[in-house]
Amino acid sequence: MQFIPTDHPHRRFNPLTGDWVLVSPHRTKRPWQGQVERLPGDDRPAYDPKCYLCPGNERAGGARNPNYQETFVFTNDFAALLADSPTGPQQVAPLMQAEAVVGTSRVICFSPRHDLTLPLMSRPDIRYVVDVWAEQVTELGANYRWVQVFENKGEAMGASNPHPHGQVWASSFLPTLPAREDERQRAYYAAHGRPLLLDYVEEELRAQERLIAVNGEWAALVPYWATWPFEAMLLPRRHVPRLPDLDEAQRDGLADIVKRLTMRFDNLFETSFPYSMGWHGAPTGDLAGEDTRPWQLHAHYYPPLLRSATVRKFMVGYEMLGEAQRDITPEQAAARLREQSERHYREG
Ligand code: H2U
Ligand code: ZN
Repeated sequence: MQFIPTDHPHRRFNPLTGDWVLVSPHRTKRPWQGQVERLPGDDRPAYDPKCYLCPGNERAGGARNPNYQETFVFTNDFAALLADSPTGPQQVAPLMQAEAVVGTSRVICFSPRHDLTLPLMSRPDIRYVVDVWAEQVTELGANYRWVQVFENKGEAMGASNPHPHGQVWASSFLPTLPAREDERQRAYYAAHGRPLLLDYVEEELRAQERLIAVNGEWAALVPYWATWPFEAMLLPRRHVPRLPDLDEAQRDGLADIVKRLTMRFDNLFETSFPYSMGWHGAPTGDLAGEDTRPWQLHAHYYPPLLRSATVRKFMVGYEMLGEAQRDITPEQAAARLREQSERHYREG
């Protein structure tokens, strides 16, 4: 019997993390006729007097937001990391280690409009968000080893407020997942003399089958090793280690690809598509000494939905104890996203 990746169980390797994912495509042999359940409309006012993030409103901590016009950044009133806490190693027992950390956490309101999300914002307004992401990495990266820019979107992902917003957490330490990517990209560079993700995006542009959308500077694709059903990555087509290193063309291109990817996500199940997304780039804090050549900037999108606006995938059972598993192949997921229109379903 010959191995056919669209029919037969197999595992795929994630070169960025060293993890494997089990792919079980035979389980999708039944034709895709999953109903597209519609949720009740997501109609929100442009301004909500009770929203903590709307311009001019008072936040939970008591501070008042300015009447901001584009994007607005403030220090999280309930920050997970604190700038002025004690440092130093802590050894409780040989098998119980701790280390003190410092950092800060900020909230980025993407737009003064309570009713918008990134796919519904204009490219110039998304470009403001891109510039703020980059500024935050420059500013916080001067002092902190890692600056994690991310967005948690939708109730399904635990977002506490529908007002379009993201977060930035900066820390004195390199967190677990970026540390693994750092190690693996450096090892690849040492062996091949090229950034891993630059080789990867070139391979994907040749293969085409996992591409979702492409422009002159960026590719949006379902990675070969995706674990979430509609997981995606944004990859620059030229080498660029960090968000602040993006030039004008790459920033405009990023605003375009963000809009097109998130619009396709929304159209897939005709719902405001929930996800957690975030940026990974070369570590910061030691800007002068860091060898950034192995690092290629990229964004990960992890959406939880599987079959409709209300049917999500759970990473449970075998996945908590063995390894991640998926049924629909990354190629099938990419094809479904490629089929979607770039006109938002809410805009008719
Ligand atoms: P999430 O929706 O991803 O939870 O992000 C909202 C963040 O906003 C959350 O971390 C903060 C919460 O602590 N926040 C404030 O800092 N002030 C407020 O008045 C409300 C929410
Ligand atoms: Zn609001």
